[in-house]
Amino acid sequence: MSLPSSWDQVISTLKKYNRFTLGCHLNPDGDAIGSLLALGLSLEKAGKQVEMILPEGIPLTFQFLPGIQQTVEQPTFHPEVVISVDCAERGRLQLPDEIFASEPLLVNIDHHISNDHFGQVNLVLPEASATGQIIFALLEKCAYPIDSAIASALYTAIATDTGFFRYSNTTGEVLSIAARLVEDYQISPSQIAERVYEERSFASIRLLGEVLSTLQISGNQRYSWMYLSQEMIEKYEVEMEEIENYVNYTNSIRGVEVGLFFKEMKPDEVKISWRSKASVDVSRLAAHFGGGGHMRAAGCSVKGSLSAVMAEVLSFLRNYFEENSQERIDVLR
Ligand SMILES: [Mn+2]
Repeated sequence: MSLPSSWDQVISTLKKYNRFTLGCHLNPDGDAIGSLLALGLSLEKAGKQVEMILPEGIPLTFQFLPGIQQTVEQPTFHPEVVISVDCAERGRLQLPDEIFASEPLLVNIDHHISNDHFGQVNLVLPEASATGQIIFALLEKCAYPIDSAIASALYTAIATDTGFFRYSNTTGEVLSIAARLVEDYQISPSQIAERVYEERSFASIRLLGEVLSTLQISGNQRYSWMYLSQEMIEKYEVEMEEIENYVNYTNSIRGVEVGLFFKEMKPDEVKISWRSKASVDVSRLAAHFGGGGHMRAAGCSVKGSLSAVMAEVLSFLRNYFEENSQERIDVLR
């Protein structure tokens, strides 16, 4: 999948050292949580001392994962090695500074195309569908154990990052890894899908109704957007992780190439989720506003009021589509 040297470096690091601390990005998604848990549990089974850190606690959606209760919010030891999974930049790595006091080796395992190789050892494979896919390959190469808890974590990582095998990053390889996890470790895809998708709170569905009532479409019908205001957030008691998937509605409209979801996180800060179909690389559009991500799913955060940020971003997008009015190139062909 990439330069053999980075595989060798990561493998020898995992073999050589004994004390590992694992972390991932803020607001961890299924790939971040699943990768963290799979690697952590396997290293532990291989006889290493491991701490998996989630400073914000375990996200509600992923509390069903076997072994997730072994994650901790605070570090208790000084590691020799810190491993970051599914995190594109050092600044988003969610670990307390004290962990770095003993100057541990920093290993960066990720698949974001925007990853800036912030580790001393980097295994960054943008062609991988999920970081979980890299972790699976790594455990195999190391001959480290996989059991049903580790398989559930890996399956959840891969399934969530491929939209449960619907997105364009759903490759034959990813399907065969999923098949092997199901066959060899008796995990249940239907149960995992149910836990991830059918455990919404009543309030989050009501809030979705309000957010959807803000949905709009551009004159050329090539992009659509909706928003979540502070006022709506205050009205409903909803965990922020529950609103992560709302954005997908913007992009599910026929003909729409880019979907945007504006979230007024604070009175002067707007988080924007970008989604696209195959024709537009939204990681490049989000990068214009200091963000990043993947070709078809990206994010950024912009300072300013909700109305000002929406005006700015929508005018940028209008210009983008004017400049690219002829190109409706489907990269999938
Ligand atoms: Mn990922």
